[in-house]
Amino acid sequence: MARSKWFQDSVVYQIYPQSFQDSNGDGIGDLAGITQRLDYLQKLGVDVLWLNPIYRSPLKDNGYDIADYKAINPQYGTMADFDQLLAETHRHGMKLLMDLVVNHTSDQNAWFQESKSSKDNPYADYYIWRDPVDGHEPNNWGAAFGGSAWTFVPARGQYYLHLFAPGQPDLNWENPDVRNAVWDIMRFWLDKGVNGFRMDVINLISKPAGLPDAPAPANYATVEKMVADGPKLNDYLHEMNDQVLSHYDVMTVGEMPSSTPEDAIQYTGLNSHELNMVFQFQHVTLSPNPDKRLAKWNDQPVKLTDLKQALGRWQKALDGKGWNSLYWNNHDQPRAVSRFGDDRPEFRVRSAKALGTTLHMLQGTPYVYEGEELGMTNVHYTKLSQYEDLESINFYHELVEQKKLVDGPTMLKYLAHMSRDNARTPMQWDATPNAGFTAGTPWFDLNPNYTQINAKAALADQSSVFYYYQKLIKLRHETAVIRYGTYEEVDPDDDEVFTFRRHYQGQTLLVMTNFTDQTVQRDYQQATANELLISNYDDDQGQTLRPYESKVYLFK
Ligand code: TEU
Ligand code: CA
Repeated sequence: MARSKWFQDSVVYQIYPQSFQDSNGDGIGDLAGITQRLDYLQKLGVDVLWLNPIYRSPLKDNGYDIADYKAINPQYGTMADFDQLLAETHRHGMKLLMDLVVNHTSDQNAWFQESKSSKDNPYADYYIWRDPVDGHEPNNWGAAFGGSAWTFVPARGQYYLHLFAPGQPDLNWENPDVRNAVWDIMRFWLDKGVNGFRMDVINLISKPAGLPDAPAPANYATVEKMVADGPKLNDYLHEMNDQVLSHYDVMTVGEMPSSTPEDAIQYTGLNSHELNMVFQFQHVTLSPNPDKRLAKWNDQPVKLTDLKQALGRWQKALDGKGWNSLYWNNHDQPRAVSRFGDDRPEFRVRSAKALGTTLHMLQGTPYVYEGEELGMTNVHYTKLSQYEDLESINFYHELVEQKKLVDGPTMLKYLAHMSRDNARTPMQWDATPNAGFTAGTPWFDLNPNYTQINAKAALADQSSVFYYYQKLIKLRHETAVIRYGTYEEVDPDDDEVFTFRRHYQGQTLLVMTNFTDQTVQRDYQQATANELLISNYDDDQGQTLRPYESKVYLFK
């Protein structure tokens, strides 16, 4: 790969603002709190920070429902706090990405307030309005957080479309005024000096012509497949690039559920002038639950062979043609070590490092979700009342009480394994009350294991997950084969060890990770390697791979 852009050489750290650091004792993380923790992030060695939405919002979906795109939500601070965070981030040698949520707005957004008031106002076509069909919804689409994707508004005698919650009406991208309004918002933040955007469900903005019914079961999963990568998506992304992105030196990542590698190559193709990379969903939507009506809900580990197939497919398809983003978890996914590793105390640290090795040795830009570098775990809730997230709560009611597809105790097990709230418990800084996250009452309870698992303890322990991640990040910065090497799949049917090679300019990496809690033997001629670059055990026993052992060899 001849050219390299900073997005290809970077490691991104994702911050969920309300759960990162509270600075004023109101129990909610805020911008000034993030600024206080920049030294910690600099020490980890990450290059770019991505902030989940911090705009004014009624927070029905934790900020993915924006009421004012140019205002900071007061609970996070002021625009002055933002400007200071941005300046300090830059002073620390890091860049800052904002979350751009423009498939939909909040129903509290002034555009929607106008739009819903009549069929004849300047914003009347900003959203997707349809007449009732035989007194019913215009089609059978189900919404992401349960129920129909349509809500009726008597003042217009029409339904509006919302792929997510009713408080998240979808924008009508066919309307050039909408597109210009989005470009204007993007310029506002870029002119302040932000370094790019993570774009929320950006592949859903172009809806299929005529909005036909979805195949049964018309739940969100089937709707998403129909809507994703719609007919005008490429046109819209090209226009976005012409109008805005090409005028700035920025990094962009489009969140693209349901997209295939072929789709992603169109958007991230090195000459396509659209986006730098996408978040694909294949590896995080592997569901061992055979009942498709339950979609994402399950409580079983995924099969290693499936995981390899999913990640390997993207590695091979995008090599030299596009660029991957690499992630195990984010604010929508359970904690990596609990889902893909082993969070039992005797294996937690080892398996967190093993996951880190596997991901950071792939081709693409790695993303670290806050607390992942500490090996933070799922929270293991047992009662519905402990959850905050609307998706978790709505689906419990819909699947257990309304549709009776699953019993209550089973659904609680599914939530404990898969709920988004697992990722949203506050950051664990130290062992003092509320983990140093807040001096007040936290908006969301901490995971009680913070007394053991926290940043202060990690920083005092040279063998912690933190220092291992620090080393992975440093290795990537220093080693071209880690950044650009071509991926070679090795033994895809091995359901215990994830092995792959990377090749670049005569050098080869061999990456081997034991995904089991047993000792196994594998021989890939590691004895002839020039160097062991990193391992999560203190010594190397050659062909022997101890539980969750992970090692990376360099051949020159
Ligand atoms: O997520 C979109 C998405 O496709 C899923 O991750 C979805 O939120 C859910 O987890 C399905 O099970 C993005 C944001 O990351 C998410 O936080 C928002 O709730 C959603 O869009 C709506 O803006
Ligand atoms: Ca606060």
